[in-house]
Amino acid sequence: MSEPVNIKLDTGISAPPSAQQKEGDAMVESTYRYDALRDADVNGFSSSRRPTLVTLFGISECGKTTFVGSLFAILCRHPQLLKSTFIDSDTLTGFQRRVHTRYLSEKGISDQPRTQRRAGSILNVVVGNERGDDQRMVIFSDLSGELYNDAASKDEIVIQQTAVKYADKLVIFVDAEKLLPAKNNAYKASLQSLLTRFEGNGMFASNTEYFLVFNKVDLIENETKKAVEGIEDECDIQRKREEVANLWKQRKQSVLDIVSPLINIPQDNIYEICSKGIEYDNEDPGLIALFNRLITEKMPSSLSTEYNWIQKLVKEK
Ligand SMILES: Nc1nc2c(ncn2[C@@H]2O[C@H](COP(=O)(O)OP(=O)(O)OP(=O)(O)O)[C@@H](O)[C@H]2O)c(=O)[nH]1
Ligand SMILES: [Mg+2]
Repeated sequence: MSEPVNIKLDTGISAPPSAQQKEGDAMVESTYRYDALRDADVNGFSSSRRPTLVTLFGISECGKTTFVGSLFAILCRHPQLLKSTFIDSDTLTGFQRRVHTRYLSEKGISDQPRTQRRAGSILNVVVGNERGDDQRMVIFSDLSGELYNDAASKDEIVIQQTAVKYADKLVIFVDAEKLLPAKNNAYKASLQSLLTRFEGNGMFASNTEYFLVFNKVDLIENETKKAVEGIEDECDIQRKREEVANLWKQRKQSVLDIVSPLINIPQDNIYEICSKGIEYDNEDPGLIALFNRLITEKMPSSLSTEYNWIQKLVKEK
């Protein structure tokens, strides 16, 4: 018999703006019902089992929002790939907005707007196994990358990021687009400052499971195609392909050299993905494998008595 999951949410902030709201009143961002929530609102979720907190970590434009939008899209339209059933969410609008903007950006109609610093970042889903049993809640933190950019140089921003400290699974995004150019030192330096500052402030907890994700690897394939354009000889094509592949290997290694001294990431937790790779029946295998790891594996066990923002939500039940 599956455990019941009961979501109750009454945070006030997700209510529609009041009719009496005077013109000129400061509009609170994310006021749509079911929009993404803020860290503090997570205490409004109620579940019979401690939810899993998955935190997406990375500087602007690395693809965090696209990633979580794609996860939701797959859960709704091809859930067999995740051996899961979508049961419910308190943040449907937050997800739909991400799926929609991803779609527009794919069609070239508009670029995915950057997640605003003050916008809600918390999304949740309740999923069950293929029969809908064994239900559990997964909470995602999709913070604005600008906050992470700021955090690279400011301790006070770092220590506010409770979703990093209490993450069950922390997914560190590396942007292949920024690594590809020969001049990528500034990008690597910002990644290093960011990680060093979080580590220095004790924000990388030892019971968190860490993932390192090289996103936008479709661009490496594009790079290869460009490199072999106009070359006829098969051997020359092969040589060029190997050249691009070796260069990419070196670039990845240079990131691992930055990350490894700061965080222990098992080899199995390093992924190369295309966050946009959700074409039906042609989904990116790396992306699907990672989604499976994030929503199905190693669900938290019983609660510790220690208080923190994510555990409080269950205590209040
Ligand atoms: N080619 C390619 N582009 C991608 C991929 N994932 C995301 N993008 C693009 O990268 C840009 C930034 O993506 P977002 O998902 O908004 O990135 P983000 O990390 O949420 O950015 P912030 O909200 O600023 O932190 C958008 O134009 C996306 O379409 C990918 O796998 N491949
Ligand atoms: Mg975003």
